[in-house]
Amino acid sequence: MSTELRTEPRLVTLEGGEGAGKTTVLAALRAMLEAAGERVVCTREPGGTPLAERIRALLLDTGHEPPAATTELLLMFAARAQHVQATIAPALAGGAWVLSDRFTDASHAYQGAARGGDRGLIHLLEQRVVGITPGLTLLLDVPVEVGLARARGRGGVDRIEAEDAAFFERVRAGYLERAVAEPERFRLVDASRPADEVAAEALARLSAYRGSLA
Ligand code: T5A
Repeated sequence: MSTELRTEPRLVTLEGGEGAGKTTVLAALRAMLEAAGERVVCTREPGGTPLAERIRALLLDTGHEPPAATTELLLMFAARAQHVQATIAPALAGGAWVLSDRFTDASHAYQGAARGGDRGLIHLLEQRVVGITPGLTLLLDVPVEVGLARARGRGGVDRIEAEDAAFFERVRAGYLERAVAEPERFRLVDASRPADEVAAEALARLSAYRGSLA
């Protein structure tokens, strides 16, 4: 399918499976950009606006019947539509960098590769509802059992974290497939190493990318 997405150079996304360490790395990237005098908006998906955070709560809650696969997909994109319109687009228009903990690649990996959803529909929604793609995506890659141990070690397992290991193997494969397909946008980071080493590589990747924009 041909792409009609607009690349936003200052939109940087972090992706990866459960417990890859995205939240930890995001804080380091923010500190680096702010020290360089940049304005930075940190955000996450699903979420990033009050309404989208309410959709997130619905998606991750185990207290009601599980959503059908298509319901899950459409709720992810409903939250994303709000996120782009209310948070990301205004921040980019104002000259800020936007660092997002997950974005559309997550729907390709989770709802597409892992859940077996309609990939054509996901591409269509990306083009018609989202319309933009990041300039840089850092894919924090970690073996499934390592990431799950980290995520579950924090206690409190949400609805998606409760999926089995085979689901997360498909998530991982889905992300790696996307990284191979778009090597100019993706940077693969081995996130199985200690947190300070992972953060250092992510910082180096962002620094080189920022330098390439100048
Ligand atoms: N989802 C999301 C979809 O299905 N489709 C979509 O389109 C989107 C946008 C989001 C869920 O929604 C799904 C994916 C998710 O299942 P979430 O709670 O935000 O829910 O889930 P995650 O994004 O996976 O968040 P996690 O907190 O689980 O992972 P992080 O942010 O990657 O990991 P982080 O930094 O919080 O670290 C986890 C733990 O590991 C430790 C940290 O201290 C922390 O305790 N840690 C390390 N330990 C050792 N070595 C390292 N290198 C470490 N890095 C972090």
